[in-house]
Amino acid sequence: MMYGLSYDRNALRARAAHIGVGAFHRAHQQSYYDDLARQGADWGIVGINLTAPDLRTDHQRQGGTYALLTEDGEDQTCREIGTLLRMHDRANAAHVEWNEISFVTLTITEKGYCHHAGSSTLDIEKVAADLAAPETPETAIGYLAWMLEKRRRARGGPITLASCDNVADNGVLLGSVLRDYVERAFPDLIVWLEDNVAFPTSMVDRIVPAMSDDARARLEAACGRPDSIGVVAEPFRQWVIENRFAGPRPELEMAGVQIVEDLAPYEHMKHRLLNGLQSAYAELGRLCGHDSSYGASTDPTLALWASVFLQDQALTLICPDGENLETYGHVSLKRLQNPTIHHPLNQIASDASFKLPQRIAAPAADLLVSGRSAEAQAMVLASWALQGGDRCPDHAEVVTSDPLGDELVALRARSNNADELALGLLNMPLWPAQLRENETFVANTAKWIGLFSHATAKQRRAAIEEFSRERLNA
Ligand code: NAI
Ligand code: CS2
Repeated sequence: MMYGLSYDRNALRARAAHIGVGAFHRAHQQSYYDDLARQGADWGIVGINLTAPDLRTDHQRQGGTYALLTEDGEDQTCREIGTLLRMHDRANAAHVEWNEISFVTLTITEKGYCHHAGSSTLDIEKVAADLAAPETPETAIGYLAWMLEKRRRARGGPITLASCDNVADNGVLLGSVLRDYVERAFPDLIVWLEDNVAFPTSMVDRIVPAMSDDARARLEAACGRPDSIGVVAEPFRQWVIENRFAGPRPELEMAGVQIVEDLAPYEHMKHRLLNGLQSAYAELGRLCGHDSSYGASTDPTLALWASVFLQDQALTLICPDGENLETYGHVSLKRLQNPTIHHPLNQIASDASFKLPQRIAAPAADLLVSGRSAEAQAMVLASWALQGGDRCPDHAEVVTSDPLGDELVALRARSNNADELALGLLNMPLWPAQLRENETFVANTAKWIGLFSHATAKQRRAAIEEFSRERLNA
């Protein structure tokens, strides 16, 4: 593909919107929309950012297009993306022209849904300010509710709101928190919402680390111009979406998007194998002295451990049509070993309290219910117990953050020993009850907290190696 656009941006219409135009959206959904535009479709996307970073000025300054560089150490492809028609930042998000928009995607991060971690329930405290002034909302949930209320009043048409964040049952979660909010803020809207809004669940996949100076330099060398909103990603991409739409939608399948009746097997496969491995490496890897997923995934000890972990996680899955779980696990590991994708472990470890429930704890519960060992999962939770909430920068100054970080730091401070810390951790409401009710799981969590604390990285690796060898030889 030659760098440059093969379509006229002026012929695109603002028919779709995306909330949360972060690095991921620019590298993933936009690449599909751009494929469709290259095939003659007229779907242009309005970008909306309700929190920093503001992109509007940069987007305008470079004429509305940006570069997407994909690379894997052997091949490099740079393409110009032109389907992000315009950008609205917080200051002008109220001025989006919604009339023609009937398909909205969201990547607002796991914690953007204002829910209680590990559940689909709206956390009222997080939307209290919006409930007090619903026509000047701050949160994404408040914003969507006000946008829908204005649409109803204007007799607008049906619309699809598709969450694309890595949260469990993302469509169900979005529908649940939005309904709860709407019932409180705009009770007259609820019937209209039930009749006119669809919340498909979707699984999206492409590893897109936060941009580093090094990545930006490679991007600019490849596209031949300065580009402050361009992104670098791996070549792999996947988008599977539940067949549940309201109103017109882009013909996503023409760009390779899979539209399925039952999304759960795809979502679980991705959350538990690829994302599970990333989060496991973020926790164990940092304890072993690594700061990128490349470093952790090419560490032979952690690669050995991954073979146990992936095998166990796969036991909890139903294989989706057209997939092979063993191959998927193998490919996941290879993707992390991409030498150009130095995904900071501190970035992956951020918001762990909103990631570990679906990536580690849910499969652990499934393993325990079927009478199997969940010790590898206990090792990950033990690692989080020891370092979650830390704000130590890595060598690139990436720092973790987590809404429950302070709670965990306080728990560590008041725990006198590994048993107390394990119990305190597993009593946090974000985990399924099966974990705290299983004596072996509690004991294993305490055991690994004990083995990992006050140990050197070398001692931790030796313990991980011994565990992995024993499991593989069993
Ligand atoms: P990013 O840091 O580049 O961008 C984050 C985006 O989320 C920004 O547009 C920001 O405005 C928005 N945001 C953050 N907090 C928000 C809040 N409380 N309310 C509303 N909007 C908020 O991150 P990136 O890479 O774009 O990832 C965003 C999300 O996309 C992830 O959390 C994940 O759920 C999903 N995702 C990311 C992948 C990746 O490899 N980066 C891959 C698959 C999914
Ligand atoms: C990562 C994901 O930061 C994280 O939590 O695990 O963003 C991951 O890179 C994507 O889900 C890959 O599709």
